This record gives sequence, C-alpha cells and structure tokens, in this order.
Amino acid sequence: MSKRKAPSDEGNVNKDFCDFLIELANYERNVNRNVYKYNAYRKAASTLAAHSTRITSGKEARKLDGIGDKIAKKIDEFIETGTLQKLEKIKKDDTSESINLLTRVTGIGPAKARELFDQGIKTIEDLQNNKDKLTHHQIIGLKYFEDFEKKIPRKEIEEIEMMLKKSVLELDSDYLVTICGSYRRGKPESGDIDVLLTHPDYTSNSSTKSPHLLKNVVQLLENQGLITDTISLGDVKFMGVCKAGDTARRLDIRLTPYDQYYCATLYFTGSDMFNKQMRAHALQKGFTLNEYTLRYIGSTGVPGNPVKITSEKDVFDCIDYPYKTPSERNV
Ligand code: 8DG
Ligand code: CA
Ligand code: CA
Repeated sequence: MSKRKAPSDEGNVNKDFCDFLIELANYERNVNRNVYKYNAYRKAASTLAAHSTRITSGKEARKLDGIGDKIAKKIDEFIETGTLQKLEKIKKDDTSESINLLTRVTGIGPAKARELFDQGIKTIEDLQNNKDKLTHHQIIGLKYFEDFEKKIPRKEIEEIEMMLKKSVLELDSDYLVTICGSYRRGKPESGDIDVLLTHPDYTSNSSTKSPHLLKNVVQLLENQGLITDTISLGDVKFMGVCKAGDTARRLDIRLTPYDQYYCATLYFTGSDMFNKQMRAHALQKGFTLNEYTLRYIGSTGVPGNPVKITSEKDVFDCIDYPYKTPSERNV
C-alpha cells in the first residue's frame, strides 16, 4: 500500500477544502491514532472532491453526505479566514510535526512513530543514526525516503508493465499479469506499483501450495535488475523495490488463486473509497464481498459458497450494481 493520499485533484473546484480535510485526517491517524476520525475526514474530502460546484458556505456543505456540523463549521472558518486555527496549532506543535514526518517513511506506522518519538527520535537524521531500532522494511523506507515520496509518471509504469509482462510470459505463458491500483484507474501518476499475478495451476482448491509461482518471477526480475531490494517475500506476496530509471519505486506483487483473480483485481484496483461503497452496496443486496470472493449471505447471516466469477463485470452484475470501468472508480 502506498501511504493514503488525497482524492483526485483534476477539476476539483473544492480542492482547498479537501486539502485541509486530508491534513486533519492524517493528523488524526498519525498522531491521535483515531481511525474513526481519520475515515470521517477522508469521507468528507471525497464527497467535496466529487461535488461539481464550488461550496460557498458550511451550511451548503452540511447538506452533503458525510459532512456534519463540525466539518461545516471548519468550512465556514476557512472561507472567512483562509485558514484553520486547529491546523495552525498542529503545525506549530513539535510532537505532531515530528510524528507526521516519521510516518512518511514506508514501514513506519503511527504506533512506531510515537514509540520513536518517545525515545527522542524526531528527524530523518535521527532515524539514520538509530537504524538498530528499525525493521528491515523501515530501513529500506529510510534508504529510499526521497525517491518514495516522488510520484511515478504513467509512462514509466507503462515501460515497467511491458518488461514485466514480457519476462513473466516468457517464463510461462499461462501467467496472467495485471497492474492494478491508481495506474489501472488511468491516473497520470501513481504512488506505487501494484501487480497482481495468477496462474491456472494455483486455485483456492489446490492441495499443495505453489510458492515457486511467485518466487520464480521475483528471481527472474532480480536477475534482470528490475527488482533491486526485497522488503518481504512470502508464498503469495512480494513487497520490494524496482528501478527502471533513476528513481527507486515501491513494487508489490501478489499471487492470487486463479478462481479469485477477478475479485482480487477489483479490490486492488480500488479506489479504497470506491471499494467501501461497493461493499456497502453488496451488503444491501445480501452479499459479502472482499478481495477473495463474493458470497451470498441472505437473511441467514452465514455466508454461503463463493459465487463463480469470471470477470470483474460478473461481480457488478451479481449485486445489481451499474458497471464502472476502472477510470470511473476514482472516488
Ligand atoms: P496510489 O498508490 O497512487 O497512491 O493509489 P492507489 O493505488 O489507489 O492506492 P494503494 O494504497 O496502492 O492501494 C491499492 C488498492 O488497494 C486501492 O486502490 C484499493 C485497495 N485497498 C483498499 N483499502 C486498502 C488498504 O487499507 N490497504 C491497502 N494496501 N490497499 C487497500 O481498498
Ligand atoms: Ca500499493
Ligand atoms: Ca498504488
């Protein structure tokens, strides 16, 4: 996962409101570890980003989904003063600023950031002098701190996609490879590269595991110099670093069972807000949907066997949800 970021910017006439809501969201997650408030601020930002006209008052915003009195008041304050007292205070607060900075390192979450801060570790330089307190993942995050903050241009992912597909299909032409995430949603830039991999030999019924299916691919890409570092490598998930140009990029590769490929594709294409909406809709229709399967619950409360899914569209059809192409899922 790349660090969660703001909803899409293009054509967003309420971008300044969204920006301060995302700042507040990150503060709640990183510093207060309040996931409930984090989600609430993100939902409000997502609603405003999707609103086609410029909001002119808190009262007007209050009518929208996910915006209550407190956020409405903040919108009024922002319109009147051009800033927010609460954010100004956060920015002056040494603790909040340090913890926010530490969580920008891949692998350092809010709890670890707080732990480091309590030990007097507050800056990137402090981290460099205290590598013994970091995990392998966090050390890689630190090593590439500047690179990982840079967005990946679409063109570069297109090149990586070509190299990746060519190599993998030469290894075994039965592999299926899809780059999901924001790239698949057509974004001009992405935070990281989310690769999904499957092979007909590996299904959810397979009695034996097929660790070689992922490991062979990782080995090959390492030999070719595309993969430069490994954060972690399990039977079904690789997390690491790749380099096609001058900049190191975060690369995840997941191996999913053949029969679960489309639920996985749907899930890892996102956006996360879109997934939330679609899951909620599925529930209303009596289904439970996750990255593995779609199952009918009905009124019994017990999920049944997975529905047979052979495309993303199958999932939409089953739960009676109008089909959205990946680029229409930028919620
Ligand atoms: P970005 O990398 O360009 O910033 O955007 P992204 O591709 O949309 O985000 P991501 O963090 O890389 O996550 C990839 C997809 O995984 C996302 O679009 C939807 C799905 N996903 C969720 N929730 C979560 C979550 O909490 N963690 C992770 N790792 N993935 C999630 O729906
Ligand atoms: Ca990701
Ligand atoms: Ca991504």
